[in-house]
Amino acid sequence: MPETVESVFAGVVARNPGEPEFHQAVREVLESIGPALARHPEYAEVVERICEPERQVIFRVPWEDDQGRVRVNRGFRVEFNSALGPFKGGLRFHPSVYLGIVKFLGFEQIFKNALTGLAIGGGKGGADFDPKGRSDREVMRFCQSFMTELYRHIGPQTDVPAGDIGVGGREIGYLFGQYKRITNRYDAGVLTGKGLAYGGAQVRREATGYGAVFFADEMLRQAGDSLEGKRVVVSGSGNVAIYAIEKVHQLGGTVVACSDSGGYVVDEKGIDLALLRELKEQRRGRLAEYAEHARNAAAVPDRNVWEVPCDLALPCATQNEIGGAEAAALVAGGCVAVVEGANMPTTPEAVRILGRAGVRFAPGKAANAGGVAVSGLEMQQNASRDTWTFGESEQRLREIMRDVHDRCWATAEEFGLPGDYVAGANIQGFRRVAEAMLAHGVV
Ligand code: NDP
Ligand code: 2IT
Repeated sequence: MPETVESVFAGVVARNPGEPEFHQAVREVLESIGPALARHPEYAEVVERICEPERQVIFRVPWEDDQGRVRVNRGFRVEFNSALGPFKGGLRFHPSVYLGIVKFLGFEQIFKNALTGLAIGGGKGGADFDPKGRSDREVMRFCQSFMTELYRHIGPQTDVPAGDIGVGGREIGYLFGQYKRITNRYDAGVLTGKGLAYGGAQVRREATGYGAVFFADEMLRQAGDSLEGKRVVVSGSGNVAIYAIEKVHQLGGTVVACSDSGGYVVDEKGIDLALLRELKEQRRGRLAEYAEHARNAAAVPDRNVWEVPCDLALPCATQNEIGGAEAAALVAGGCVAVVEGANMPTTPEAVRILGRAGVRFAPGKAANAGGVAVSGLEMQQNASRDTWTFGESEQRLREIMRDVHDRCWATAEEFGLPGDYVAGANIQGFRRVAEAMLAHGVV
């Protein structure tokens, strides 16, 4: 890190104590942008500002459970950067959510959104609410209470939330219904990831998983390789994981294992997607049940899926799930590429281990940008009161992922770091935002 940036980072740590995930995300970007600052000293002016959110909202979310007991959670929305467009980013409902998680995700989102080439700024939100084991009605009451505060801060031109961990189609529906009721406005563009019945876009549900696999395909192609015949391991079994598995199978690879927080399952002939979707999307059950229904599949409780040997690893669960030991296991198992479907699933130590072993590595802010990119397309369709077909939308996603890949690749080459997708993504994302911030003056 150059000296000026080092002092900005020290300031970030001092001003945001007890938020290690946020520090980790900031460090990774600041460590990458040295070459861009050397060429454009004028960018130095925005470095400190870009690490400070424009606005942070923290609020009480009271709700009543099915037994009539009053519960209280904490809600967040961090509006990080609006230089390129309205704040844009998901909402996460998970018991581990606190301000540091929301800030790390919001910070990543700035550069990810810039990489898509669309006019969207960066933000993130959520709550420390645990949807596991909650009835539909409890989830509905929680979402209504959450929106009863959030509605003041969002809008199609201001801030446009979407889903993330624990927030899918069901939750977006309840959130939208409450927003519409409180504001008396049918602002379809205030949220993305909506159902197809009321303003949602084709391919948004599939977009993050499909996009990550399109990115993997581009990366392998660049190396003269392909997905055909690849043995793939995916972590998680939620929205991103399910559609990553579907696209890997469509492109000729085989996903032999996936996981949830209770452990993993191995199915050597390929994960049965119909069964997985029934278990996870319909019944919202535990993954271990998969092995009760699939012959020859095995459930491995309480173990880490990265011990399963593979050619390609797609972490699609959560942050810091691949540490040093997991990276070493991947290398030992013959893995040639790691493509992040989740946000920051690979620790800095793990990235170093993979790099030393020559494993190709695609950071989430590039590889999982397909989700927010199709959210951008949903906003376009809402603004023009238009709907596009599945085919057209998937084609746009494919083109956007190819562009994101090519921008990262070309930027890394431009700065003498061929094949370094982390540097390529961070420099390219940063410079697009920095140019806009400089043009806007000190605001
Ligand atoms: P879901 O809630 O649909 O699924 C999350 C999956 O990851 C579940 O299988 C869950 O297991 C597992 N998981 C979550 N947290 C943990 C944890 N702390 N430990 C172990 N397993 C965990 O979320 P998504 O699929 O939407 O999100 C997955 C990742 O992708 C996140 O990092 C998210 O930020 C990122 N992402 C999501 C996008 C989207 O459009 N949805 C876009 C870009 C990135 P269990 O059910 O047992 O908790
Ligand atoms: O991390 C992410 O990019 C998301 N959760 C999706 C954000 C969005 O606005 O679609």
